[in-house]
Amino acid sequence: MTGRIDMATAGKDAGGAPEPTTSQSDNAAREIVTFCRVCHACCGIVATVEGDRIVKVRGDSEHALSRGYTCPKGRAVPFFHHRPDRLDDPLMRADGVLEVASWPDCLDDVAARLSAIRSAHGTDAIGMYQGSGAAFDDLGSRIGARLMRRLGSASFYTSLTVDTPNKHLVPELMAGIHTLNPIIDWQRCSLTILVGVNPLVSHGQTSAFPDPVSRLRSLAAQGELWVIDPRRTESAGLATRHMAARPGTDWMVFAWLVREILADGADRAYLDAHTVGVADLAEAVGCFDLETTAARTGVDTSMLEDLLASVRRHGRFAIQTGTGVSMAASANVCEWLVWALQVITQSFDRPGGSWFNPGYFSRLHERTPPTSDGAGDPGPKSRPELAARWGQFPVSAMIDEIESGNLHALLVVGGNPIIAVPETGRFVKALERLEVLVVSDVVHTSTTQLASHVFPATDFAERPNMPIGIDQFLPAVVAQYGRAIVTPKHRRKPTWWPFAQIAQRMGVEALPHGFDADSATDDALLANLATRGPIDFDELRAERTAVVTDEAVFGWVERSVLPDGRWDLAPRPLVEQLGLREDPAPFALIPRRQQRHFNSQLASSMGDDRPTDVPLLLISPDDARSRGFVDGAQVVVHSASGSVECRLSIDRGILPGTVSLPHGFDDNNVSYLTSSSVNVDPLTGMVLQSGLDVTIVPAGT
Ligand SMILES: Nc1nc2c(c(=O)[nH]1)N[C@H]1C(S)=C(S)[C@@H](COP(=O)(O)OP(=O)(O)OC[C@H]3O[C@@H](n4cnc5c(=O)[nH]c(N)nc54)[C@H](O)[C@@H]3O)O[C@H]1N2
Ligand SMILES: Nc1nc2c(c(=O)[nH]1)N[C@H]1C(S)=C(S)[C@@H](COP(=O)(O)OP(=O)(O)OC[C@H]3O[C@@H](n4cnc5c(=O)[nH]c(N)nc54)[C@H](O)[C@@H]3O)O[C@H]1N2
Ligand code: SF4
Ligand SMILES: [Mo]
Repeated sequence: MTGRIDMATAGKDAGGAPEPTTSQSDNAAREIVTFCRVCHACCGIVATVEGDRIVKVRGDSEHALSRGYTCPKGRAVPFFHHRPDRLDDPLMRADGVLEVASWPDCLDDVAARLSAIRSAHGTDAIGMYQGSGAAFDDLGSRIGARLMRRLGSASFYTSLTVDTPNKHLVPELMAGIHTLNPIIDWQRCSLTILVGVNPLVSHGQTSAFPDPVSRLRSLAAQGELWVIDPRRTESAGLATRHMAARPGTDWMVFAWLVREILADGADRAYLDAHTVGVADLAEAVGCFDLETTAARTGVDTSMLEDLLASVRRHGRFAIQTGTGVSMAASANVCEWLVWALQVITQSFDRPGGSWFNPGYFSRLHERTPPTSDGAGDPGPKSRPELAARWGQFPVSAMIDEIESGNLHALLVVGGNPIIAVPETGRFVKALERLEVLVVSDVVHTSTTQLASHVFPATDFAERPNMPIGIDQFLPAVVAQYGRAIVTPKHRRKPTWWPFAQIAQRMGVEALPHGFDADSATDDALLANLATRGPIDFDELRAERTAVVTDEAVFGWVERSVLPDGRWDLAPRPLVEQLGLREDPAPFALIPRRQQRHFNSQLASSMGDDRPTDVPLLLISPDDARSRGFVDGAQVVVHSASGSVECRLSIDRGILPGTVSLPHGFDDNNVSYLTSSSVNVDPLTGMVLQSGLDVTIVPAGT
């Protein structure tokens, strides 16, 4: 189905980077229609611009997916764009101080230093870390990554390995391809189960929920909406049922459900024709009976039975997982069992369950994607026990790689690793040892403070983009050209530009064939990428906003992706991990997102007079009482790796034995508590960030 949106008047002429606004008439307010790129929801927005100032952002009611919705972060774009700590000029460290430099001097210096490092230590001594800022800047992330590939460096890291490696590993092992992302069949799904994901605040983890309140309400109205979370979240408030399983035990709920459905309810003919490993799966989950599952998860038997009854009644259903699953020690096993349940009930790839977004640009449904067995490639030298996967090393190896002298230069693209990477204390010392630390960002961050070179990037308001790398995350097959709202100011350059320039200086080519670093433009590079999609770039650019080409696409995974058309229900590495599962921590720290900041972005201010998010440690009334804590007490949380001080908030909605602290803050940085070596997942290198064993003491003791 094609739901093309009519051209409208607002923003019709505002394609690409607008011309500088200097004349009197340009100072009249005008509206630019584009989409927000703070998060993966890609909400349609209408920005009001006066002269060169963005004065307001509101939701675009004509946007097919967000339908007028915006969140506070999207509406804070005027503040973010004009904030005083924006980076305006390239910076270079001289005598220990970051000083303004010219682009040519800065780029020449970086290229010369990287060349010297390459000659002395080899190309793997030059590393790159891409964070979430890169995920929403397709040209920056692609051309940055291409620089690394062309240099021949294996030292490529992204926030994927502190976030969701289980969501690549499980499809790879079960379907032979790592890029399968299940999307709820929004129109038809009558039972939805959210596990460790809070879309009302986060807008989903890998599957985007633009306009989440309406979406969750519709899902509940269509039948049942279950939330499994140790905390009664904002999303749980809209659910028909909330199950508070102990952190890190969800996988047992799914092991039990799989066991019951295999025993009674699975279509044997389908399993025989479309799966392998059913007997091994049955054996792996065989010991999870109702009583065992209830005892270990802390969930009443009656609630477990209700969930099983719902699964049987609806037949097909959709399950979405989030960081509550992917950051736990059981990340891979839980995701596997969640997928196995959906496979054996034929909920995947069929109406009423989940479909897999092939991506408007990725177009996986129209080609036979290359398959892989999930074995991984050799990992970093200092951590040979970890594998490289999907062209990257796990972030948990980065500290050791620097300390052991393997990594001499790090290029940070749209990330704030000091906040995001584990063991902050040790990591900061490691970063200080680097010969070159280039940071490309739009604002000053704690990581730019340590940089040898800082590249000021155009923010999303200053550049066009299309959601290319995240097209499989969207709730429909959709293309949209997001035009720039204003012209770049000062000496800001698109994120890709300095990396293309460095490549040129180092004798490699980071731009696609036929492009030159001095003359290429954002639009020309996007046009080149747009050839992958069915709609001509100029046509797309002329569209007022998003173009939905398909609401959902079913059947393509079974038809053209699965080896012999069969899911592997019992991949050996996952069966082995299940056998090793230990009981979770007795007093467990879990993560959560907050509405008014995005990781470290906007954590300190949103520029309005409303209070900013505060990193409150949520604790249950029982746990507070037994430890003698009152609401608002200042406490110190200790883990095996470090400690962090924060304020405590008594919360009736959190399960006893569990405390919740958000990340993203310079002070109270929760990454002091995480470790790059203890409890690191042996298959993916994922850092344990949910279910950490902690103790809490009053501050000052
Ligand atoms: N302990 C603990 N650690 C965690 C987490 C947790 O829950 N607990 N969460 C993890 C998760 S889910 C993630 S994704 C990572 C996040 O890790 P990072 O991605 O490293 O952290 P962010 O704070 O999102 O950094 C994004 C940066 O990109 C910049 N930026 C924004 N737009 C642009 C642009 O257009 N160009 C450029 N060049 N830069 C731009 C922003 O200013 C910001 O500094 O952290 C992880 N770390
Ligand atoms: N406003 C805002 N939105 C964001 C971000 C942000 O910082 N702010 N960050 C973005 C990023 S990078 C990401 S990756 C996504 C993440 O998106 P989500 O995964 O939805 O992140 P959270 O909102 O933290 O929800 C995770 C939930 O898991 C629960 N949980 C913790 N441990 C367990 C467990 O063991 N089992 C179960 N069942 N639940 C558990 C927590 O209580 C929490 O409610 O959000 C994105 N969106
Ligand atoms: S949910 Fe908020 S931050 Fe994300 S795209 Fe929409 S408006 Fe922007
Ligand atoms: Mo993330």
